[in-house]
Amino acid sequence: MIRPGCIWHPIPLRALPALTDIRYERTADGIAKMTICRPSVRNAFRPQTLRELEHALMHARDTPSIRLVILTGEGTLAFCSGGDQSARGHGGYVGHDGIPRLAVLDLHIMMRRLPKVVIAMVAGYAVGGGHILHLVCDLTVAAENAVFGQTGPKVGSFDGGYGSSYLARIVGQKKAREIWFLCRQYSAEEARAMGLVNTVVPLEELEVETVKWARQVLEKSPTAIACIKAAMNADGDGHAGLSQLAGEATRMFYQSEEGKEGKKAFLEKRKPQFVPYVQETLRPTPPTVMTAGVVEEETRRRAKL
Ligand code: 2NE
Repeated sequence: MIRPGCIWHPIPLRALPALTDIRYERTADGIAKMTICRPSVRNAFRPQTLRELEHALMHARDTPSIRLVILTGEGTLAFCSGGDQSARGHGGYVGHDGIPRLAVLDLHIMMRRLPKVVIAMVAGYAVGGGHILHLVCDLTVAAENAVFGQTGPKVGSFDGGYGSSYLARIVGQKKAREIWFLCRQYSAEEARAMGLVNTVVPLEELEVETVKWARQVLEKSPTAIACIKAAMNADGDGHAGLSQLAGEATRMFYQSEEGKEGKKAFLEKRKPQFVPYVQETLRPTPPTVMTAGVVEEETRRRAKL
C-alpha cells in the first residue's frame, strides 16, 4: 500500500466531459496530480489517455494556483508500460478519429515546455514509452519496487527523440545504447546510480516523499524555477528551447514600465519615451589583474616556447 501524502481534490476539466483514462486532482497548496488509470494493462497509454493528459497539462499550465505537477500510475504494479499495443495500427496508435498518431511525442514537448516542475512518482514498471515519460519529467521519485527499461526493439518500436538523445545525455552514450540494444530491466537502485532517478524510497512512503519534494519546490521562487527549467531545456531543445526561455524574459519585460511605455505610446499615437529606462546592462567581469609573480612566470613560459 502507498500511504497518501496529502488530501487530493478532483479537478474537473471543462474541455472534456468525463475522464476515462486518467485522474486529475490537486491539493489546496498548488500541487496537481495526474494518474494514468489503466492498471489492467499496466497503465499503458492509448490515444484517449494522451488526449486527457494533454488537457490536464494545459489546465495546469493556465492555472496560476497550480505550481507543480506529479505524474504517476494507478496502483503499485506500474507507473506506465508505454503505448497500448492493442491500439497500435498501421502507422501509429489509433484513437476515436481513426488517424494513426504518435501523440506521446507531442506530450513530451508539452511537459518540457510547462513552466512548472513535473515530478514522476514511480511504483512498479516504467518501461517502453512509460520509461520515456518518467525520463522527460524534471525529477523522479521511485519506490523500491520500481523497474526501468526500454522495450521498443522487442515489440518493433523505438523513440528516437528524447528517449534516445536525452537518455544518452543523462546516462551516457554507452549505457543508453545498452538500455536500447539489450532491452534489459533495471532496478530502482540501478536507475538511481545511473542518474535516471533522484531518490528511491520504500513503496509505502512513495507519495509522502514525493509530496515532501514537491513542497520544497513550492517554497522557491516560481519565476526562478520557470527560468532555470527553460534554460536547462534550451541546451537540448534548440531554437524551440531558446524561444521558451526568451518567452519567460519577454513575459517579465512586458510587466516593466519600459515595456508598457512601448504599447501605451503606440495606442496613444505618440513617440515612445524610453530615455527614463536606460539602465546599466550586464557586463562581463573585468579580466583578472595579473600579479607580478604571475607575469614573471608567464614571461619565462613564453621564453621557453
Ligand atoms: C510491463 C510488463 C513488463 C509487465 O509484466 P507483468 O508480467 O507484470 O504483466 P503482464 O502479464 O505482462 O501484463 C498484464 C496485462 O497488461 C497487458 C498485458 O498484455 C497483460 O494483459 P492480459 O494478458 O492480462 O490480458 N499489457 C502490459 N503492457 C501492455 C502494453 N504496453 N500494451 C498493451 N497491453 C499491455 C509487461 O507487460 C510488458 O513488457 N509490457 C509491454 C511493454 C511494451 O513493450 N510497451 C510498448 C513499448 S513501445 C512504446 O511504448 C512507444 C514507443 O516506443 C515509441 C512511441 C510511442 C510508444
